[in-house]
Amino acid sequence: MLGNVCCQKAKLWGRHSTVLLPLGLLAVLAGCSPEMAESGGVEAAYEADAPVLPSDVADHTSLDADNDGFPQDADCDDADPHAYLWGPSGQDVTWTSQSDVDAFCASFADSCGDGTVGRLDVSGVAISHLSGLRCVREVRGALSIRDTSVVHIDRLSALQRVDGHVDLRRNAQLTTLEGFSSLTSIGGHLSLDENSALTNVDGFSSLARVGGYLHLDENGALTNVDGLASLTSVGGFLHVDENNALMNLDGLADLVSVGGHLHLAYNRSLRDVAGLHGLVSVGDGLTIQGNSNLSPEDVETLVDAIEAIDGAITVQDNGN
Ligand SMILES: [Ca+2]
Ligand SMILES: [Ca+2]
Repeated sequence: MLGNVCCQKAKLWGRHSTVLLPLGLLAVLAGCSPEMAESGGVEAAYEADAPVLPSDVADHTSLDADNDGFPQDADCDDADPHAYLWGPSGQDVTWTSQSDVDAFCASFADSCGDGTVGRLDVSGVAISHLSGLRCVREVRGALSIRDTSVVHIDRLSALQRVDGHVDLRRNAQLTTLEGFSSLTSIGGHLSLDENSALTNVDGFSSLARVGGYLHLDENGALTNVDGLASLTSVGGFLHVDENNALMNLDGLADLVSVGGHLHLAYNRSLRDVAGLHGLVSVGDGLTIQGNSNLSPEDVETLVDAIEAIDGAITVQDNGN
């Protein structure tokens, strides 16, 4: 039954569109190759309900009657500017089972929406992958993924924006975050805590702004933060604590402002903080403490490099 999803989506496109297109083209618009649509199979089913995003429809030349950026032949409702792809429209989502995750996007096969969810909360070791989330473009509330057995977050590539917090916590097997590669802005805080297998944060390569605080705490395998190279501002505090494999902060080289407290503490392998030399302002003091391999000279150089630190400066117990 799943093997026919591409063909089913092709039919849905045809039914809702005012322009009837050949089945093969409809299948392509629905995210399937014509071959996949004809052959069916697991791969075809997997791709079938991927949403059509603006980048996917840039080459379409038909009219855009509702002026939502989705031309008529790629808009599931060209009379409603708030509906343009097969997906959710603002629902809060709480999942603790894999079957619920898997069924989510597929459940919108006949529902024209805008790809948004409200709060999105995924928890529990029963959840091992998040491919069912690939139709989500935007989270208007908080996005929380915690205590799962997810290894790769690699199917959130449609996600462009989270208005609330992003909280990734105690996912013991989590190793990659590539699914966040389209995410440019987090309105609330970003917490990456106690993800013991996470070695990098490369998935956040497009992230330019964190509105709240940024908290990196007890990620024991994290060796670098190079994935944060696009980040220029953190609205709240910046805490980097007890990441025992973290060698340097080079990935924060473009960071200009920290609205709250800057706290670097007990990162046992941290040897180089030159990545923070570009900081122009720290809004609520600074603590650099207990980083046993960070030389006092390098700490002093960092404090001198930051143009403005508003608040108390505490530096102690660094170096051997
Ligand atoms: Ca349209
Ligand atoms: Ca529309």
